[in-house]
Amino acid sequence: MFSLLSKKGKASESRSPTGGLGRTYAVGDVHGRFDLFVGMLRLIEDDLANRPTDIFKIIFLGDLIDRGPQSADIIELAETLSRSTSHLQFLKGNHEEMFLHAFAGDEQAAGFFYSVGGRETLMSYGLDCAEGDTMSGEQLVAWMKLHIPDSHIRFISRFDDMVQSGDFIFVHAGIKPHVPLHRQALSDLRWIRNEFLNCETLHPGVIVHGHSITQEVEERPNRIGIDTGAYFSGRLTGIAIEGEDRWYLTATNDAPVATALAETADTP
Ligand SMILES: [Mn+2]
Repeated sequence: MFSLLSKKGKASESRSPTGGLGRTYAVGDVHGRFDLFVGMLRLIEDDLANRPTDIFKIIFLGDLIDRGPQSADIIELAETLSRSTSHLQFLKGNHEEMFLHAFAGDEQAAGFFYSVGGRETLMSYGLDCAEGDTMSGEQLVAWMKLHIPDSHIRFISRFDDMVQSGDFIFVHAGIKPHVPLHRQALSDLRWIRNEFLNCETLHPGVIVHGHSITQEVEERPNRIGIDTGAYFSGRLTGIAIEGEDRWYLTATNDAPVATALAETADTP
């Protein structure tokens, strides 16, 4: 599986793909949809076969976990693939942030995490949901420490905050307008919404982001939003950028899980 990804070794290291030298793929919020995660990797492999290049990077924009049913499988595969290729890069979303805080022992964070889709993540690690629903924050933390592999925690802890490549800046949620990139707060990179979404001023680069769901890709002069709500829409969107060209990839699967989860769309 994913032979192209694992074969091509270190070619992209120390090069800047969107600086005219190669290609950057960025993928929006996966949110527990292992089917779409695998589907997107296959689409990217096909794309690479159709338009070959050795210089490419695949950036997942964060929120791999929560809400959808198979977060544990996603982390396991992502970690496995990352060991054999340098082409993959992952950003921390607000959901990875909550997950790590909960695991680190923040009981209040654990309760909040559970209520905004962490419940499904813990179920993917084997938690019985009826049992989980009665647990206190303290009990959730204890359960997580017993059942979530250290390797998964170490892997997620190493996710990046921001990637700048050529004229583009890749982040989970956005940036705070008028603040230099090196002074951005992590809370803004992972959580910001309206102040960034409504801003029409040009930033130091075109911001490619997820986090805020739109039905279709949102292309503005200063930003490109690619979170098409995979966990309930069944559509996971990726963008490919190479020089002046850009094109989109969409992994789709209308599984019945879609409608059952739609009601949580507006929570963090
Ligand atoms: Mn998010």
